Amino acid sequence: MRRTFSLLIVLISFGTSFLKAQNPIIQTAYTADPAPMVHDGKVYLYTSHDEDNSTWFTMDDWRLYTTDDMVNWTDHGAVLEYSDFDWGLKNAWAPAAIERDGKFYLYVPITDRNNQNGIGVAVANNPYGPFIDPLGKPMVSNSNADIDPAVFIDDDGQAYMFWGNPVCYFVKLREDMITTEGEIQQIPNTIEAFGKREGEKNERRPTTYEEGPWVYKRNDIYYLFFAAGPIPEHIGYSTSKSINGPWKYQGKLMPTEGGSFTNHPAIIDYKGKTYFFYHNAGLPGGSGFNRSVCVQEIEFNEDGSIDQVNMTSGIGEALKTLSPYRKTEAETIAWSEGFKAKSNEVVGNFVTAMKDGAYIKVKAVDFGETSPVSITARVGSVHNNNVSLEVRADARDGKLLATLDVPLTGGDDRWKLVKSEVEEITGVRDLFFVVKGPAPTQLMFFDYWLFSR
Ligand code: FUB
Repeated sequence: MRRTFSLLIVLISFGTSFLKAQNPIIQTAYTADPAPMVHDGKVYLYTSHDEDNSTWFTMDDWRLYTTDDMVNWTDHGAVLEYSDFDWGLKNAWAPAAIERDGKFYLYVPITDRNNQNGIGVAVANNPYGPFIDPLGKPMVSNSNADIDPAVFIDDDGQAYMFWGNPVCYFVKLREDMITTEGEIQQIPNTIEAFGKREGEKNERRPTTYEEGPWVYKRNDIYYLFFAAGPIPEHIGYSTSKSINGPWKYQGKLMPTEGGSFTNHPAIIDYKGKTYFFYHNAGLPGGSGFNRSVCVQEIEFNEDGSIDQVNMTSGIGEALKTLSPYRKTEAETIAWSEGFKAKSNEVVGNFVTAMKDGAYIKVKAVDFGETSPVSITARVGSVHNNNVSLEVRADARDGKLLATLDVPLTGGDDRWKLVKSEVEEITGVRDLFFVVKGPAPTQLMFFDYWLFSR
């Protein structure tokens, strides 16, 4: 009896957390190594990108996602590729992003044509790109430890880059943000700075510091978060009263969990809250080479310490509502299943339904007090008939608001606008787009939607 009861509790809590799942925050591609940047009221999340079915770090480009409510994320596709650097050979690994004086900088590790690791910089006039390589060579080419950059501008305006595996380097950046100033320094890899490594003795890695540094400042305390070893990684952190150290190890922020043997921290303040980004293997097909970025809120204790946290199902409440009366890209998603991210020159970024029952959830859509009368969507299909897009409220099988027939357009380079009347709907609701149709993959293409009154 007691066992049945416990099983019931487990099933109920699993069911509830599944329904509320927000993590991983991107479901239409595998993403890793989060590099969020807050600019002008929005979060710009740059990520690295694991190619589907990877069995190694097969990573060719860096992607961008944005949000202003922390639950609905808009996919802007690949904004930079290693091949955009003339000297780049492979390995579009963990990026870093920052804005200075109206220009946007991406710092990216790349393996060059001599098989040496280095860190390149690319600059753009807006956060969406196009990003170009102003140097034509790596900004830093120090050693094969040159991966995982983090950039930070201190309150006095001095910029720094931190990076490295298996030790952590740092250097000043000039105001131009594309050249370094002074000597590259290494944070002493001491037990005091990074804590003693557990497990087998490792001469090269005596401390927990592994890779993926992230620098953050709060109440005059500098924080250095990092991916910590031994592998599988956890997240650790150290603090200092000065950006130049000495750093003092403070312990684990997140233990090893989530099915990926790497993890990678990033912390931002946004709209009065503090958010911790990391990655795991949480999507179907997930692994150490098919990772996914997650985010959850964290809090600091009064003395500046942070209690250890476990991975959660993510952020439940949107920070603001979304208007259905403005065009919303189909790739603005709180949660989805069975959709993949695509892009082409005709419509830019869009999503493709890979199976019958594929769905997209958009959270906190505010219909107001007067119901809309119609919905319009730009869609396409390579199938002749029987493909439809159901629009539902509150749940995948919630109230049916409209059914849009998806016409045969013949390819994702050909699109049609379809329109339908809608059932009465008011207030703030979650919206579900559910694909119905025969089984083959690439059932339909979906570019945007819009309600009208
Ligand atoms: O994504 C490739 C590598 O895996 C990153 O550079 C490391 O931080 C680890 O996440």
